[in-house]
Amino acid sequence: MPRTRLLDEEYDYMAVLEARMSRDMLEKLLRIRDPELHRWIADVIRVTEPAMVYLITSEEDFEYVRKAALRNREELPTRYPRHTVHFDGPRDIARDRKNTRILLPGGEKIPFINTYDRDKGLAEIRELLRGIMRGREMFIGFYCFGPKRSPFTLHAVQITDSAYVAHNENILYRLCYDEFVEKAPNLFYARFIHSAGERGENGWSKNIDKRRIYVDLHDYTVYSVNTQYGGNTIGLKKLMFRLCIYKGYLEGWLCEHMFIVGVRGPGGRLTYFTGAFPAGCGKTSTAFISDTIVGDDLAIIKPVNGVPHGVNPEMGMFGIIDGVNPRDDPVLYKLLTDPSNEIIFSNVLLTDDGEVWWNGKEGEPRPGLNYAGRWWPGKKDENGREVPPSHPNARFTISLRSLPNLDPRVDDPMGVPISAMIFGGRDPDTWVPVEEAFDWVHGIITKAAALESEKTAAILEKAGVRELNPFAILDFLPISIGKFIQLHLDFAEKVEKLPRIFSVNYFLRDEQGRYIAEKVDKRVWLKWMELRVHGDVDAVRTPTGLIPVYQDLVKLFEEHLGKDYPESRYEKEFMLRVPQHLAKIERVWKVYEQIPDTPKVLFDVLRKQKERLKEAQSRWGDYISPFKFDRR
Ligand code: SPV
Ligand code: MN
Repeated sequence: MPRTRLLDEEYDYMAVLEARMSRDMLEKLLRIRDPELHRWIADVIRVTEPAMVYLITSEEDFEYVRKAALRNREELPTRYPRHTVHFDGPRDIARDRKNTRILLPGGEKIPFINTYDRDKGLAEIRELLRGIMRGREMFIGFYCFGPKRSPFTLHAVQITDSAYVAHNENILYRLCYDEFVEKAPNLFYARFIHSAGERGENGWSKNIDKRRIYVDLHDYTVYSVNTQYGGNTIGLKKLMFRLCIYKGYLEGWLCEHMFIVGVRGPGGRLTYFTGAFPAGCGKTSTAFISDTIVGDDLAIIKPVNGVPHGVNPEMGMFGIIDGVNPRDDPVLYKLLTDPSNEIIFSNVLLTDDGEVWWNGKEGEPRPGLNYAGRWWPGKKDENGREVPPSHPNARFTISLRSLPNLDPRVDDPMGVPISAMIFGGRDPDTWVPVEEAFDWVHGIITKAAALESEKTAAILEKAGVRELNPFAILDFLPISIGKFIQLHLDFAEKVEKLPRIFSVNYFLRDEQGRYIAEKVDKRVWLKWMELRVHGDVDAVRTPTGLIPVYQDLVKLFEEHLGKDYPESRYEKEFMLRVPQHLAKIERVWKVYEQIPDTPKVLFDVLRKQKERLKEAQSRWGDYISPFKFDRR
């Protein structure tokens, strides 16, 4: 099927390319033998009118892009030559759910998904793009979304007038110009066009009211304008992710909002887990607390000889820096304070003496610049509220190659075997710290599809409100949740060995509202899950799943953290909170009732869970000690 053009008119597109590109750049472009690509780039040039065009085709180009970001003042220098800082501005500091829309022909609607009529959307975006790059340099990069020469991998072309965005992509993805040259015109690729739009004196995008992120689903093309925040702009991150989910849906494989990590067990064996958490719910910290890291945000999962294998399509992290501290996150903290690593910090505090400070960093914040302009201790905003030195959604961009605990198979074109999947959210009162599902279907329904979490600073909405966030993927789904659940149920037919499914909850609070667990306790939950995968420990059967036997946790806490694990804490953490569970089932049920293609089995599984809970309640009451279930 021919790709959608930005311009419908016929013109001498080679003349446009020759006029705007240097000989050297044009030659590089023409080495990719794909006239459709050339004509599309000419369209974009003709519409957006950049002053110059720069092609990113080899790692030698990276330094040019980094310098361009500093020259444009999209990034500011720090005391350390390899560390730079970028600010998005107070109104452009997170993903914009409202203006991120899936374009569908005929104005097709999908419950809970932000869709928009495709023709209308494309007309709007063409208008917004007109002349938007005037006087700017346009960067064009060719990337892989996955390891090189891998059957998992997708390809993408990114066009942007932001050196900051291009700089991020150079760190986060594998450059793949060579595969384009080799395989074109028989290479399928996604296309991304981004413009920061007009930037004000602080460098922030000015026309925030015209911020649009439009996903042309069937054409695998995404448009992003008048914004800079990475989650809205970095094409291969969440924009590609939406396209990847769609492609996986069409072809019967999984593209997930999950980390991939290796956890070591007895005898040094390494077991791979994926983990799905909404942003800001402990995903990156779980990845760092594991033994090896394959990825921290995205996963493509396909069966290989009957076993699900996963690859990380990325090669870097765009992680939350807020709260990262030397005690709880020693590995990450060291990485972020090591001057030899190339790092882009965004929306942290840049002090006047060129130091970077974030909430969690040692020492006191001193005056400097932050996401909202000049900052000094005690600064208040126009509503009289104190402005924090660094934003809760402040982030770092770093290459995985900088990691000391990078998994050796990160570039394996066939990925790593996935033994288990973890689902977790910000849940103050219902889920226990760790629990295994009875089986795949029970896990997909009660852990993945029923995942709820309080909103966090990663989106431009009020934080702290609980919402259903199935598979931690709702923000990125381009298809109905019902279809996405069915895809997972069908996936079971394609593999011989299904991953086990677990839930975790790091955010359980006591009566005083304090978190019960410490950040490092995650390590014990991981080690317990590793043992479960291999059948090395028993579990206690409760109405909602399988939880650890008390004595096993005592051993694991001692072995891995050198800590006691008192019975009273076990009782508190693993207590079955029946009213909360019943209320949760009610909430989840109500949402799925509104989704016509919800698989029927979802209601069956929830109904059975409710019955088990009710039965336990009639025997033991509302709040049931885990020792009641331990009848071994
Ligand atoms: C997330 O919000 O899930 C992230 C960061 O990983 S963003 O790129 O904004 O999506
Ligand atoms: Mn994410």
